[in-house]
Amino acid sequence: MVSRRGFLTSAAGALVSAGVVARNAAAQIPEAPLAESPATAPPAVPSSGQPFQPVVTLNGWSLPWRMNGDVKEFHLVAQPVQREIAPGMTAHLWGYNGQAPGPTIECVEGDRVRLFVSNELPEYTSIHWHGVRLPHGMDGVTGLTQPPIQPGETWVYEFEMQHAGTFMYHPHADDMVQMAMGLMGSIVVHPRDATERAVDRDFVFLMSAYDIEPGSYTPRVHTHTDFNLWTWNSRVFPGIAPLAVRQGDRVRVRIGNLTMTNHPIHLHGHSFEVTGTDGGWVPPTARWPEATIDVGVGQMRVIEFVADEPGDWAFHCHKTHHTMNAMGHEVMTSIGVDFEEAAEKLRRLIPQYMVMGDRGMAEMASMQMELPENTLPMMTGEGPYGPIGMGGMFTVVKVRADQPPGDYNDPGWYEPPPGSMAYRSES
Ligand SMILES: [Cu+2]
Repeated sequence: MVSRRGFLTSAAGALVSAGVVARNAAAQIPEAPLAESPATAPPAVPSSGQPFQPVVTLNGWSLPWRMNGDVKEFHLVAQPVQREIAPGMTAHLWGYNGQAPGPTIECVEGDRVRLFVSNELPEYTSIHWHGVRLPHGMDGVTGLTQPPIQPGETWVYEFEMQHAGTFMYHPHADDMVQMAMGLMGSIVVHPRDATERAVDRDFVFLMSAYDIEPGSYTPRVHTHTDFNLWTWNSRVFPGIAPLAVRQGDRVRVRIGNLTMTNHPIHLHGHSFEVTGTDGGWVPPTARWPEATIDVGVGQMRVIEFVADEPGDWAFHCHKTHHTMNAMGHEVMTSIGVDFEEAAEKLRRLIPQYMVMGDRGMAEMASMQMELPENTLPMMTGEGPYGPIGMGGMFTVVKVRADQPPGDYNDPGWYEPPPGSMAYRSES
């Protein structure tokens, strides 16, 4: 694996260039590009095949392909990877082509695809193309539709992308372990007519959850629901990229859930509609306005809104413990308990002794405590007015009048016009 890591990286830090896997010398199998960085890659405008308007994968990238005749060929490599969850913490996960989640696969309705899948994991795997309509034998369910892909093997899936839509891929082999380790990726099939359902900005990400003990690197794979890292594309705030948009843009966000619980996703400052699911597009007559949409386990929801209100708008899961990072569960609730007398005595023995949580836990957001190695603060993220006090599934939609079209760079913090901000009463 080490020999494959010499690929060039783009200015954004994400991979774009590709190397050739040595054992593919016969060119029977296409190149397997690797991403070296968790940065958000700029949208990949197609250079071959049908034209389309590319998506932006939050803290991710899209997998380059090769045209072989009129077949679009991709090469996914399932392998152990090191994924930065946020600056200060790296997890040892399983992913595809250098990162977890794997790269987004972008196609056009009607594309014939050939997907090569190489297994560099220590155990067998498979890939299921979730939501994609395809022949039984391409469905990737180990034991049911195919034998497992053993370590060292490469298997080929070949089918037609019959419908435009939002889908995902993940193993159907040792499912609990392989998804708890991060094996997943997004699939976006664009309409044949690029003007159909066109938007100005199109984002995609998957939600995944991990249970990584503070101070360690590898998820506990036998955790069922009690995860301690709630991520978007295996990142937690402030590691999740902001969604930079231009005021007036029609924005689409495609969200998939491969955690083991539902996530009510809430957008501030705007009203959106659900325009699609992993089952297809919602007819305009069947849509209603929402500010929060619950994304159930194994579901995908596509939301769309017009970004008409400039500002930095919170975009997050509304389960409050999902906007927190790793913490023990044995924290005593001590709101209302007066610890000061005991603390006074303790401070005579331990001068730095602090009481925590007797007036709530907000103070923890600004507290600089000594943390174990490779662990993030539980509440984190610094905003223009102080600590934001959130981690996990939280980021910001940054709507700016002067964000250039096609520019996805972070414009910095919003400066509200004078007289438009909440203020402290002087009376
Ligand atoms: Cu959640």
